[in-house]
Amino acid sequence: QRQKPLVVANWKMNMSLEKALHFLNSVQSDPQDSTVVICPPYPLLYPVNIAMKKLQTGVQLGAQNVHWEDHGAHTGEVSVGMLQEVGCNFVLIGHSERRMAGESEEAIQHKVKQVLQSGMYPIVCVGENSEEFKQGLTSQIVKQQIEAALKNLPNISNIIIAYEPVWAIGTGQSATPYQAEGVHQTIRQSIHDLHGSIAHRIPILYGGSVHAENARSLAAYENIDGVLVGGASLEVKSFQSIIRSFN
Ligand code: G2H
Repeated sequence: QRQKPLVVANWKMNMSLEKALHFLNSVQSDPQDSTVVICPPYPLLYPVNIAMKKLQTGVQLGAQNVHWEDHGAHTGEVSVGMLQEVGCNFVLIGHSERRMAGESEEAIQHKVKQVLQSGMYPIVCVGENSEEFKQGLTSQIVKQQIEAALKNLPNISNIIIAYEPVWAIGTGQSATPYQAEGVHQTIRQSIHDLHGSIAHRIPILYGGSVHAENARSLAAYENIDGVLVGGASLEVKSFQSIIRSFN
């Protein structure tokens, strides 16, 4: 049986409060068809959560990052408890833009563990860069990243994986749905090798230049359980059309 599709918006360092509220006024999702999550920048989490509840958009809230400790002298960081307090159920971990800014496999591991313990859903991002892609190393790289993030975890049932080939992010050059399906199969197999049959129930999303035109063909593949959308999630029209592609 197929998973309920998951459509996640990663607003990155974009949007203003005014634009965000305008967006929420128009976006609609039926939780019976799919789970739709918006990940705004930190300062927008609280007002967006209030607006989501008031407008009954059917949309859920996620953050783009988190720290692995629950409090302390960590200037500029935000804990899992703080995210939960403002209504977050989901959090992106290890996005390639953060890995490029120096986030290590070890940090990613700590974050995944902390988020799982809280009962929230970590969305763990993996993917090869363009050099690795050209050298045919995609499977090897994603396997390593999955292993690093998921080993030694007692219970992975809340984990969500997002496959984002770095060469496809924000470039307009998306992986073909067929290519993505192949990598998703590899990812599922790696999860299976580590944690057994629960792998079949772990949602694997595709991200990297997803837009209104390619969403439907991605949705058709068995191992593509949803999408992580950057640029095309900033306008209601394109994001709504992506949501519809997964209904
Ligand atoms: C990949 C994606 C969202 P975009 O980073 O995480 O962004 O859809 O703009 O390629």
